[in-house]
Amino acid sequence: MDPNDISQTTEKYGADEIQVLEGLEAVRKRPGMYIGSTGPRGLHHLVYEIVDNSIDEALAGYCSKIEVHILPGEIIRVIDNGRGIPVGIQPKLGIPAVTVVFTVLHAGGKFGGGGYKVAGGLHGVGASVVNALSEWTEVEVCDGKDVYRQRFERGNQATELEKIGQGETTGTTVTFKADPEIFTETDVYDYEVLSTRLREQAFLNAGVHIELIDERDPENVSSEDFCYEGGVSSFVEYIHKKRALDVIHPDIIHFQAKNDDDTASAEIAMQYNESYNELILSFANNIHTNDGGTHEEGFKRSLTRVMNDYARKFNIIKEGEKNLSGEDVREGLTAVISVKLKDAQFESQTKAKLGNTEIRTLVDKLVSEKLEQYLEENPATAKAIFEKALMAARARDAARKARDLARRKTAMEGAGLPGKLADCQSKNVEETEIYIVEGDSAGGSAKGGRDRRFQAILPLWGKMLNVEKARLDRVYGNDKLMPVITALGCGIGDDLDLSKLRYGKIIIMADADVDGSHIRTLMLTFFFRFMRPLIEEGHIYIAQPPLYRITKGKVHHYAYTDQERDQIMSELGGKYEIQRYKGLGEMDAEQLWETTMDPATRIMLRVDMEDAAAADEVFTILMGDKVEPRREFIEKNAKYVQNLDV
Ligand code: TTJ
Repeated sequence: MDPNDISQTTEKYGADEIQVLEGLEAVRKRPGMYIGSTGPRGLHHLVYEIVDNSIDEALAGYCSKIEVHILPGEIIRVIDNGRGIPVGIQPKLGIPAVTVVFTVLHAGGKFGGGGYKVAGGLHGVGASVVNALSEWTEVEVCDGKDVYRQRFERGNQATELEKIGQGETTGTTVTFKADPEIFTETDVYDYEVLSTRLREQAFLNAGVHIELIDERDPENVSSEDFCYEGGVSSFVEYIHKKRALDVIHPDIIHFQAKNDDDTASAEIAMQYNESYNELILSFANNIHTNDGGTHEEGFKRSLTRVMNDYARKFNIIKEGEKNLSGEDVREGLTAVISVKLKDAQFESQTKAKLGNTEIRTLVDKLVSEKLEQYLEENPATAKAIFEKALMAARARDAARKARDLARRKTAMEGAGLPGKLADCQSKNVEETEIYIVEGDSAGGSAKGGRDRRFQAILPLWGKMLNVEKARLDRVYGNDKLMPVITALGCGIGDDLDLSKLRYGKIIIMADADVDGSHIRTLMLTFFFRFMRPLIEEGHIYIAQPPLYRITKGKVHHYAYTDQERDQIMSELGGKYEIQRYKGLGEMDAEQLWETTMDPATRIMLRVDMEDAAAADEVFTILMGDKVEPRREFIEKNAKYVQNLDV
């Protein structure tokens, strides 16, 4: 910003205002400090900062409806039906309170309002930051009598607060255009990103209507109105529906409490599903605490304790038997924890972790008092949950034994490589490769075709996999995955040691059909969940066998895509023969080497984290029991699914 701006405004507003403008100047100089980044995340964050103000008004009980419009030209307009930002003169600064809100850093929430203020937003800095980072901002307030308007440009006041008319409603409308000088990467809003976040906020603030209206294309306006009377319970229900997870008890368990002096509240909704994964989403002051914190700790601690106390009391666990572990009682659990408190302390810059210790006690007490009572009053639900937890405990015990056995065996037998592995001669991971190959016949061709100096082959099971379901978490003792683990030699999970990895490149080689894609998805999900560093360090590849062989005379041409096939066919003119490979097994050793394994000519895809995370999601949905969500998912993700050929 031009420093002249400051000197000009100095005369106009007096000493206090210098600080004001210096404050916003700092925001423009280092936007990342206030909104995290100037990329797409930061851009969307502007919207959240404004909407959070309306949500605060809703929490105070004065606002029932919030509209978020995306207007043509990537302009955002937020409208609420709250009391309207006060327009009266703020005594300390001698300017209207609404002007203070938009021009003074950290001014948000310092005025008016009773009860406790729930500061929203990633960095809790509010409207002045949005103003500073916007090309222009306009605020309109109606107080039930008069309508006022003020305009700002790059944080500077462009007009005084003016009375522009009369109206009987109350509310606040803020319109802004993110400054392209700041958001150099993109100024385009992603509907799905905003929709996900606004839906989440609607879950966390039960009963509030939050509507998103995309009017960028006037011919094709899309909108959604989020309102969930059930709050966090609706959130749990939504997650189960969206992920196509079957629940093991029909009711969603819900608790709520406040502390004695009303400075903090906690709300929890939980339900168990048939999967083996736990999903705990926690929020503090409507901010998603990705790294958990005291609210999550309190929840987990008391859940484990209450479950064990209850199980002892009713002889579900007998004398001499071990307690259920935390993991046992959380297997298949989806829980949403939402706390609201006066002075939220967040650990780390990103506010991903809640630090207030009194919240641990509050949540612990809430679950302790209410869960036991709930279980006693709902015996059918209690029965389903304990059956699940006991199964988990048994499976974990069996897995532990299998793991110990596997470890002991490894220690005794030295390398203890799987019998089916055709190892390579080199021990230098700079050059070694392992092909994980679907099916015995393809494995045979691969063994015949490879360069045994540096290429190892590990054939996997033949036809597979639906039986496998989502029980991927029991990898130890799993006869499909154990050979992979032992061949790679680096361990999994907490035991993973990359320095022990035996091959620099791990190449998944499977047919280009549905079964092959299942295996790819399974393997990627496995690596994603248990050997993630292998993906992060770029060790995982997917081989690309050809789809067609086109033969003219004695010359073979290979095509890896339909387009390539068409191109070759047109180049060859007539008189060729075309063969579609249905599986790797149709290629002999030499062909497989030539087309898929020879480092000089082969094509391989290196798997990145995004691919693997996507596979994990595909896996979860595709391996689930329900047909309808699966079809929906495949339709919705047709593009992606095609890429993975699922
Ligand atoms: C504060 O206490 C007195 C009555 O009004 C309260 C208030 O400021 N309410 C309020 C602010 N409602 N809506 C807002 C608001 C809405 C948007 C879209 C943007 C901003 C910065 C504030």
